[in-house]
Amino acid sequence: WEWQYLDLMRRIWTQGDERVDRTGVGTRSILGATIRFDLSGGAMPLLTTKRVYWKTATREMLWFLAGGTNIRPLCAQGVEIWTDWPLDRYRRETGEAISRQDFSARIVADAQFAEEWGDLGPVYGKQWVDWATYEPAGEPGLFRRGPGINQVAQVVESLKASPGSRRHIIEGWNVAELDAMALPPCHKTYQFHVAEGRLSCLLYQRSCDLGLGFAFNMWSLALLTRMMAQQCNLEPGEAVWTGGDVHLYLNHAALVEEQLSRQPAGEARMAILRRPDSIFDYRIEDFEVSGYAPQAHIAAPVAV
Ligand code: THF
Repeated sequence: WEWQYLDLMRRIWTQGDERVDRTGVGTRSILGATIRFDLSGGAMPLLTTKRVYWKTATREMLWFLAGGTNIRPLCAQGVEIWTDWPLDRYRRETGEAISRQDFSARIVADAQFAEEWGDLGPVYGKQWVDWATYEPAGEPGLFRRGPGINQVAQVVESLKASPGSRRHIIEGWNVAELDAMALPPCHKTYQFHVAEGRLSCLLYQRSCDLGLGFAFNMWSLALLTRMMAQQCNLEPGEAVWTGGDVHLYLNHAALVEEQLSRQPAGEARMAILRRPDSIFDYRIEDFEVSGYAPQAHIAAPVAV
């Protein structure tokens, strides 16, 4: 499967449309791509042409499922993949030239500080498990908050009750709340599908940083599918990743060149060591990866 990724990378790097993007870094970009991975037998889509920190991505997924929108629990676990956005805002609004390490340490040490500076707004976690609703509050035109919608719990229920449904969807793109998010969702729509006792999931990702984010996004898609399958007593099927604007940042040239010179080798598997009571009760210790012998990590800067 990894050749699908490397071929896409080569195609975008050589043929993508070059433009200045939101971040100012510049990208080469194409519209529309699909990568498929068969999850049978515990196989997982971990790139072998560079080391992927799957535990970091797993901690992020558990944070989504917990409804998290504040980076504090991530920083407390040494996960810094979301730190740059709050850090950027802090530096802009205070003018203080704090280092990332000091900022992260302060987020962990000081709950009040974290509340003020560590929140990303109503991003994935909020939309997934607590999508806001409104109900009439008596007078015409007056509304109050209704109970939040837990889309993840609803999909678990719908997969069990009506596996053949075409509505098993978790949606992050809450149009009314986009402005309040530090970043509108990239991996915005997950659609589950049951066939012959196997659970598959298609992710539509509107925007994909192929050099950096994709490895995480593909792993997370497969991980969520595995957890959902376990909860619904289904076998893992396929993870189908679909990208909208799929791009390579121009400052990832060294990564692209190095990675395209490497050959994929081996296949990782993942065991889930326990069957938690619900989709919300998984812990990092529940996941065990075997057979993963990647080539060296390739560092690359993240565009904020
Ligand atoms: N913005 C951009 N420009 N790229 C992204 O991949 C991205 N995301 C999330 C939101 N905005 C994005 C954030 N997720 C890394 C991984 C995932 C991220 C952000 C950063 C990252 O730096 N990974 C490094 C090191 C990881 C580590 O140190 O643990 C890597 O080499 O994989 C994609 O959804």
